[in-house]
This record gives sequence, structure tokens and C-alpha cells, in this order.
Amino acid sequence: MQTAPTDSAVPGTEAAAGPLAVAEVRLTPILIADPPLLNTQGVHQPYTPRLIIEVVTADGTTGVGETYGDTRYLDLAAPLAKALPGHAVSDLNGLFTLAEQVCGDPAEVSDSVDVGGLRGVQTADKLRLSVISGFEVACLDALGKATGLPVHALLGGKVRDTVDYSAYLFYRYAEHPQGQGEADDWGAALDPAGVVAQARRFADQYGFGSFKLKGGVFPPEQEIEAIRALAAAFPGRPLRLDPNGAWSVETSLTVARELADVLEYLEDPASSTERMAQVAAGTEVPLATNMCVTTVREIEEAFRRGAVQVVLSDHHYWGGLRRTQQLAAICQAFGVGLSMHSNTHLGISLAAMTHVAATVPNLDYACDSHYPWQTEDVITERHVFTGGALTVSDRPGLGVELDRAALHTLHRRWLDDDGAMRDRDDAAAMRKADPDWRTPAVPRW
Ligand code: GKR
Ligand code: MG
Repeated sequence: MQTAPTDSAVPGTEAAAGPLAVAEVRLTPILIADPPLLNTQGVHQPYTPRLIIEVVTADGTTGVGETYGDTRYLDLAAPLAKALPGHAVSDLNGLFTLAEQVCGDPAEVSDSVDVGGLRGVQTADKLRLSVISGFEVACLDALGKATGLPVHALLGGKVRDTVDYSAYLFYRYAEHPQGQGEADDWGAALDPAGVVAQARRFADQYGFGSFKLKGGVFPPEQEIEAIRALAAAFPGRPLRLDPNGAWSVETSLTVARELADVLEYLEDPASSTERMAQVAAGTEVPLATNMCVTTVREIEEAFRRGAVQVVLSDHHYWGGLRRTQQLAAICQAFGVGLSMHSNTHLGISLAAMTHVAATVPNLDYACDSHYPWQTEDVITERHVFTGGALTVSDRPGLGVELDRAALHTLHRRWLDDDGAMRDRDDAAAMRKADPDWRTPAVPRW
């Protein structure tokens, strides 16, 4: 999917000559192995799509970025990649203007896609921002490499040397339905004992001090039991439970009451700002979200109504690292806490998450990351968690190097796929185990 350089300058963006001008953009869609992790919609596919973006400047510097790789993201990335050559990697405002020109005006495209999901309502605007974020990260990486500065320095400088992450626990099968995909040795986790065993391994292997359980899988009383078992096994450690909006207001309040003494926060117990506001009115447990506040336009109502006390930022769908900093400033102004969301991702995104996290003074909570579940990567040196944290790299750019052989292998898997896995569909994956499975309506309980 390599794109050719083009001469076409778009009004409102600075066509730049010189060493920092983009000479070439390469888009490489890949499929990465993913374990059979359960959520309220189904189970993760054996392989999930990601898109790797390479931006090459006139002086031969290459910057890398990563974002979602489903077809609808690739469809937006292709015209942006074609239009970018000739523009400076330092012109990040111009990147957004360019994206508006080539991917459609947000006023026209907003809300044209509304399929719901684990990341909140999906709008075309959010989709486009998720694509731009991968380009923004690649430009920042190139700029950092060209100037000898780490990305955190380009963002204003780090305020911490390490970034804390939380263990991301999932109910899971031992293997994928029908034996597809890559095997691992984690075994099943389908009850409190399984969840505690998984947490123990996360704590021993990576040093994580806080734990988040992906809920919405089993009836709430079973998930309450699992959190209670974690609290008993790890006394005093911060615990989070996230059913991705699967519960009614009443159920959410019951869970909040039962777990009030052990939860750091309850994440998206109910599925809309309206329901979250009702839950928040009835509990002292802080409510966090990566579903009802996912775009700027959702902030005002949620904050005014006190629907959420913690927003989980995500540079992918907020539109990049600088917009994540802007979100942080808004949260700070309104006294709302900030944490960080994660979806299945590789080391390029983890590097980007860590750089921006290092620059945000009010990042009050350990960040989520799926990374320990990913056994494959496209960077030469995997990130290593020590004491549950990552050290912020001071190397130029993101501080990671692309592993071309690995990229080629994962791209080959994407090419060889018959299309079945090129779009993540947890409900379809679940139908391999249960042919009658349908995405549950919310509230599920
Ligand atoms: O990967 O199953 C998953 C998660 O449920 C993910 O899709 C969510 O977006 O991790 C996310 C969350 O915190 O809601
Ligand atoms: Mg969540």
C-alpha cells in the first residue's frame, strides 16, 4: 500500500521545501496475534488489524506511527498518505487542515457512522482523528529523529521519568474457538480463582501495582466476587472494573455499593452520559469513561452533569499527542481526573502513549495497556515494564526502531487473510464458539 509522492499542494497547508519535507509515506496494514480475551460483545479474534505508518522526509529520516487497521481506517489513511508529501513534518496544524481537505469536512461527516461499540459511539469525525493520530505520531517521530530530540521534548518536556501502567486483566479462554490462532500458556480465566492467578502472574512478571478487570462478561455478582478475590489477594491495591456499559443504572449502583471500599474507580458501568449521570448521582465511587466522553463535543454535557470523574484519554481517538495534552488541560480546568485507555496495540503506540503521558502533569492514574497480551511486535526492542512502569525514552523521536522483517511477516499475514480478520468483530469471533451469539443489547444486566 505504498503511496507515491505528489506535487498537489492543498490550500491552507504549507507546502515545505527542505530537509523536513515529507518525500514519501508508506502504509502497511498488518494482522497481529491476539489472545481469546472476553468482553461484553464477544471474544477477541485470533488476529487483529493495525496500520503502521512510515513518513520519510527529504533528508531520508523515517518516522513511524501506529493506529487502528480496520478497512474504514485504511480507506481514510490512503488519501492522506497521498496528499502529505511536500508538507513539513513539523507542520502538525497543517496536517489537520490537510486531513480536512482530503478526508472530508468534520461538519459534513460527523455522525455519518454510528455503530456504537466498546470505544463509545463511533462518528466519522472520531474515525478520521484516529487516522490522523497515527500520522501525527509518525511526523513527531521523524521530527525528533531529525533534530535529535525525544518526542516528549517536542511536546514541551517530560514532567516524570517513568510512567506507571496498570495490569489489564481479562476473563479469557485457554484457546481460541476452533483452535485458531497462536497458542499461549496463560490458560483459561473464567472465575475468581482464574482472575487472581492471572493478576499474580502480571504482578510477578511486570510489577504492576494496580489492576483493572474487563467486565461485562459474566453476571455482575460473579464479577463482584472476582474483584473481592483480587482485593483479598492484593490488599490495598487500586482496583478497577470496566463492563463497557453493560449494566443498567440500578445494577451499576448495586455494584458500586458492594465494591465501594475497594474500587479506585468504576469504568463505564452504564452506556450513556444520561445513565452515567444517574449512577454518579447515587454513588461516591468515582466513575471513569472511555465511552461517553471520547470527543470534544461530548465533554460539556458530561462535565456539567457530573457524569464522570475520570476521563480515559486515548491519543488514537482524540487525534494525537497534542490533542491529548489539550484534553488533559480541559480536565484539569474542570477538576476531572485523567487516566489512559488502551486497545490492542503494539510497541509504537506504547512508545507514543508513554511520551505523552510523561508530559501531562495531571495524569493521576496508572495507564491501561494491552501490551503484555501482545507477543508480536514491529519494533526491534520490546518495551520492558519494571515495577509496573516504563522508563521514558530520551532517545531521538519515539526511541523505537522498526523491525522490517517482523513488519513484512505481519503484513504477509494480512495479505494472506481472506478478509475475515481485516475488521475486528468480537461478536463474529464469538459465533465460532456459540453460533447463536449476537451482540448483546444494553443494558445487558
Ligand atoms: O479489548 O476487549 C477489549 C476492550 O474491551 C477494549 O476494546 C476497550 O476499548 O479496553 C477498552 C476499554 O477500556 O473499554
Ligand atoms: Mg473502558
